[in-house]
Amino acid sequence: MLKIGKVERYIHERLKNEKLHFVLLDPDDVSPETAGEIAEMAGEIGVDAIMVGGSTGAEGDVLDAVVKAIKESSNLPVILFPGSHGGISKYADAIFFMSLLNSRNPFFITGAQALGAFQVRRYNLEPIPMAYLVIEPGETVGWVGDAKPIPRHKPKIAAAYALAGQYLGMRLVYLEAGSGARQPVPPEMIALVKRVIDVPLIVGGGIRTAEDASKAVESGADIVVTGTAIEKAGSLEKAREKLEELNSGIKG
Ligand code: 1GP
Repeated sequence: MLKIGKVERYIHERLKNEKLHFVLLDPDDVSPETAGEIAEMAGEIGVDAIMVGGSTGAEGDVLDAVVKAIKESSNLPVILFPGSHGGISKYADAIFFMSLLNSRNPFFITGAQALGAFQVRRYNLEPIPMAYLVIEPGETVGWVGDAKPIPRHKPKIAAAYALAGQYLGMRLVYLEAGSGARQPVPPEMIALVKRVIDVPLIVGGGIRTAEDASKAVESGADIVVTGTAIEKAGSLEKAREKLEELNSGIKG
């Protein structure tokens, strides 16, 4: 019998009361020490989970060291956000078992998933099935994932893919503008996708200010992901300020 795991239950429980803030740390951009420090601050500030992953180089020892450092310094759930089957670490709590539905390359739709499936099972990682949609500009993940990025002015295409993802059994939908995107996913697109799906909606890419974050939430995002704005804040003190700012934009 298929069971819903602990982290997914935690997400649903929290969503009953508020919108959620997940912080993404890319092992290619942050050292284990900094990742641990950011995760600790994130826990104190009221962030809900830490995601770990990236499109380039977030694998092997580097990935393990970052996940371990986060686990040692915070109680927040650590969810893997893999660029491929290389992005698996046995030290995490769960993994977004994601399919880049609008990729042109089947490797990113089902191939990497098949190559990683037994490892997820062996490590007893909790898989959370997720439809992953890359929206223009798509940035690195769009290029690496061979996506056909959904045009920003075509919310209906995003909604069609999102609904298809739900009908395929995926229990989360993620609208991704790409890490470091100059503009986040447009509010009209978030709103239309939210209107047609029943599963929680995650939005990320290019969210840098409290205003960006609250706009995403007001449009219908259930979970907002922030990464670059915190990683590139410049110092730990500035990272804390940024975390507080973004968290207040999400939690209201
Ligand atoms: C990227 O959606 C995430 O996969 C976060 O994007 O780094 O732009 O915050 P940023």
